[in-house]
Amino acid sequence: MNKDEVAQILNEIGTLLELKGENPFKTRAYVNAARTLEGMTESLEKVVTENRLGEIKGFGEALQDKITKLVTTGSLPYYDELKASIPPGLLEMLGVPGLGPKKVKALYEKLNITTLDELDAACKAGKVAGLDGFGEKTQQKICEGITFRRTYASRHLLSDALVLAEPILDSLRSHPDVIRCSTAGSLRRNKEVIGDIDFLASSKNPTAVIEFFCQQPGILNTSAKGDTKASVILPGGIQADLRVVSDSEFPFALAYFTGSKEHNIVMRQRAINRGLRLNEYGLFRSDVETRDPLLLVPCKTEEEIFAQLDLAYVPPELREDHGEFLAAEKNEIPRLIEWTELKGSLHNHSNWSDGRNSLEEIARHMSDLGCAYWAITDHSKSSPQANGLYPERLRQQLVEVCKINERFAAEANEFRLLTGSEVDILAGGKLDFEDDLLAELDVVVASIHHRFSEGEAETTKRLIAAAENPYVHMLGHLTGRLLLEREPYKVNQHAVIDACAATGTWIELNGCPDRLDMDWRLWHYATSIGVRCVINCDAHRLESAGFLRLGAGVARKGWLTKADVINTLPLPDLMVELKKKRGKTG
Ligand code: DGT
Ligand code: CA
Ligand code: CA
Ligand code: ZN
Repeated sequence: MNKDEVAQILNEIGTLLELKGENPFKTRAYVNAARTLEGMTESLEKVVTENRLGEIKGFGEALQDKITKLVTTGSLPYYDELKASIPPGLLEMLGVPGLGPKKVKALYEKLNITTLDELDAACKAGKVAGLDGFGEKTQQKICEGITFRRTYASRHLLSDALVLAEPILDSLRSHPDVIRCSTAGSLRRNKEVIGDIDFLASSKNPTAVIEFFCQQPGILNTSAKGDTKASVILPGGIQADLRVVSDSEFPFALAYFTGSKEHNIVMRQRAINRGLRLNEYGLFRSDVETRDPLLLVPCKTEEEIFAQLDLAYVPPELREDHGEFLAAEKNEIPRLIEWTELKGSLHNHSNWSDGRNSLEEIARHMSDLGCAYWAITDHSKSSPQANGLYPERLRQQLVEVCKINERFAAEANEFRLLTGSEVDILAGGKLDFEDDLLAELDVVVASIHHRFSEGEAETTKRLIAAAENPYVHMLGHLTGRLLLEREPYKVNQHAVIDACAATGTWIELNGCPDRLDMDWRLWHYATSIGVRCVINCDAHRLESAGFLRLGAGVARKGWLTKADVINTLPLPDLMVELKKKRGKTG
């Protein structure tokens, strides 16, 4: 078991102990140990083998024992027993916004509530409000929290689904009976949040393919299994469907099951207007529903189906009935950005604020990945929860970055770290640093991290004021949304986009799996008035470099091309762009 997995289990032990009402010091010890592990730069396995756990502050013998067991055997009987001793419904209740371990424990002990359903019923019967420390308002909040959980329980982040789908897709494609295979549905369309995963395969031996699918590693349960269709449940409760069709049907089925529903409706209507019928089985010369092969207009690919309906090929990401038909009729579907065209991320953190890694580690890693540059934009002083930098420390960091870059230059490596800040936008739109400091930085990202609930007018004003600052290159995660967790704060995004167009300020597409903010639905408008995009990782650790790929996937959904995205530029051109706004106004 690696260090992150161990940390997660320690965290969970802390929660379970709290639910049991254990001594708070004991509880904290686990949570603190998890934190320490998360921040550790050495390999945990190495520390364990060399018997050095005891040297770490706060790691008593009991804790050392447990960590060693987890690392060496991958399991811990203490944890398994602890987990078994608590009704599983209590852990589920912890997922309700506003319910912590103390409250869940009280609900369990005083009202004997062990499931979400019981909790819901108790709230509706008004029993919860009477408990010590709860009250009407809390009861109301819990009720809303349960509704929120239920709406989202069957929806999943795109990245979580991709991680599960990609190995299965590879595996299916390698099966000798599979001719063609693809993902379909919302996953293929790169929707930021998806319901279930859809796979489509063509084969002459569907039962063999279905059998093979149901045996894929990680499947928790097979919920349906027929001759040509199966549904399984993957980790995290994500459902995956596979349909198997004949190879001649494949392009039609692929177009149909990729959707969206809205896109399909227009496609079908276009077929009807041409005296044809389009469905999942084919395109037919008929004015009634049919699947008669004698009437089939054969198409070997999706491209040929679009061509039959007088349309240029529409990439899956654009199939939302958001203007793709007009563009495809005029052959004006743009060539969408590819993630491999990105040269680096311009919003990232290091261990100087709340990131995991040192500047040196980041530089080496990103250079090894083939990036041309990587900006370090740690938090500013008004974000103490994120260890935000004061001006003196930021200036120290500039010196460090300079030294690292000199080392790269000496090695004839063209990679460069860029200096920067993710500066907080304070109340009223004032920035957390003075202009003279911002002017010293290569890259300035301005973001809101506090006072989310000021109301639409106030928040809009704050963002516009930030865009008007000549030293701010871009606005970060525009709405603060956390997908499936926190609603966006209220802001007039069109007004902010207009201000960015007027001032030459870029807008970030934050590539974090739960942000993907600004939303794809607004990019077409933004680029139409000249706003440019930066696809950023907002990386807090090395692995987050992969968010460039996720961000680019969603950027495609926003019709973005290479030219729309600043961080496709090579370093010299980027440096020119970074100076433009300052040159004009500053
Ligand atoms: P999801 O799974 O909720 O994130 O969204 P999708 O788009 O993947 O929807 P899903 O899995 O129910 O079905 C996959 C595709 O199949 C969908 O995008 C369009 C097509 N489809 C399914 N049911 C219907 C339908 O009743 N009418 C039409 N026109 N298309 C449908
Ligand atoms: Ca789906
Ligand atoms: Ca489905
Ligand atoms: Zn950030």
